[in-house]
Amino acid sequence: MPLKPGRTRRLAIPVLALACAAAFVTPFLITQSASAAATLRLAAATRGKFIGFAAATNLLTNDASYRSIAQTEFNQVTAENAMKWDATEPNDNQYSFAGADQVVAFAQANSQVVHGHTLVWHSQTPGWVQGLSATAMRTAMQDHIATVVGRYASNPAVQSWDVVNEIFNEDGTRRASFWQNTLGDSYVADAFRYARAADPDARLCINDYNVEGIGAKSNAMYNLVQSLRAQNVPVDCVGFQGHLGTQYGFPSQVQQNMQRFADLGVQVRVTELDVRSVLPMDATKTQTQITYYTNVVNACIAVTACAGITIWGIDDGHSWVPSTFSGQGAALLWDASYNRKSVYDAVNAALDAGGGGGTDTQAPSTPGTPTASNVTASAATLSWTASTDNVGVSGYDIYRAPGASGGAFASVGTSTTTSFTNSGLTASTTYRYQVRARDAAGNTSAFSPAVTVTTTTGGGAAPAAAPRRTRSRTSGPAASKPA
Ligand code: 9MR
Repeated sequence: MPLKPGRTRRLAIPVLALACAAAFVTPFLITQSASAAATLRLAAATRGKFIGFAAATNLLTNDASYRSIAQTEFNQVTAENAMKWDATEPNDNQYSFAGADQVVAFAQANSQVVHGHTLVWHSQTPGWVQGLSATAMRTAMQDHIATVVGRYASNPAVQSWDVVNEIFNEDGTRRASFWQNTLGDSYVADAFRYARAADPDARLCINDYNVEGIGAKSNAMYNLVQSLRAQNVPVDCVGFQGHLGTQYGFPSQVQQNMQRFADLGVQVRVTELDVRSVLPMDATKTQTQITYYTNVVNACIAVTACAGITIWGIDDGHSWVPSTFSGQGAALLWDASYNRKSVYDAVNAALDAGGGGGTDTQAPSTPGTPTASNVTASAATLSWTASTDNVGVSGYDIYRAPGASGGAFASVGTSTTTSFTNSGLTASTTYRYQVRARDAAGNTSAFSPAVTVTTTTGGGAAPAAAPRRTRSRTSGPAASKPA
């Protein structure tokens, strides 16, 4: 089957700048008496989950407070709008990737993974697509998927895509979109096949709202995923958007629903979580919101196949909710002044506590053989290729043994980057070095192969080898995958 449980396209996530978290004020007393991690991403990574946000490109550019939270708190990013069809191909075969590239570059700069959203949707798709004949529409869909997915196919940060979005009505019948009306049921399987062809390594998702609990709509989703997979259509993942409201009640059997999809062999994820209320907020609504967020986190932690949770925005001042549902809002974890709300603390605590669920047990990949540079009589700098991990590498352990062979390796230090300088060495002496990677849960990789280093003689300038630069990760949309 095409599902890739051992997928290796993961990014290193360095140890976080914990001090940043202290800069934010907690305006409300936390109602849970649970522990909390310094950041959401640290708490989530310890569980082996991602915690992400929907990114608005203008805010990444113009709003330092927004950007700071985005960098510090999350290890996953979904473009809120920048990867949609109207943004990426506003006119036939005229592509525009400024916003999409910006989100990907931001994620790479901050050791975050990207979920591509979205390829085939009835909304935010230009009129020129909607009016095409069946043949032309299928060709346009194939071309769009090949171009957009293909652009990031070799980029290790872009790991997954929403291939089709919101294809069902509430009763589980197919939504009568222009896709459905023009192409019939087959457009869904075609879209997945085109996406697989464009990036064989990307995780391909079907995504919808009001499918979090068990009901007619999620049953239809379940039946479709089961049927598509039986036909070898490459559906790897199911996304539950998670647009909840305190006035609607919590969906029924969320964990069981996640688990039944997982049992089909797909990954599951919460893709657009927020919990809105009819304003103004009061203590009861706040507590209900806390309960709903906590329930979702606990469900995801309890289901091994749940990869993580993306929250649909950062702060209440920039949420999609107030402009869509008049008189509603307060759906997110930060208020409009970027103060953390009590629900932030609850989400952090739920991630940190693990909800009774397991912790991450997946070890990072083994680092590449170190290379030595700037070798002097008393020091040497080691560099190695980055390890990858399902939720990020938090650091490396450097071990040294005496001589060219024999002798035991012992720890000489740690590094949060892919290089380390070992000083205090003896002139004209040979050492061996090897490194291993650690993740936030404390899992360690195997040791790298060893590199042998001989320090120079004490007198005169060191005949240092030319410094070798090792990229800790690839950059740019066409960067190559790690091995
Ligand atoms: O948050 C998005 C908002 O900025 C856009 O105006 C809107 C346009 O339809 O889409 C919002 O995001 C939606 C997402 O792409 C798909 N699921 C529902 C989300 C909220 O409407």
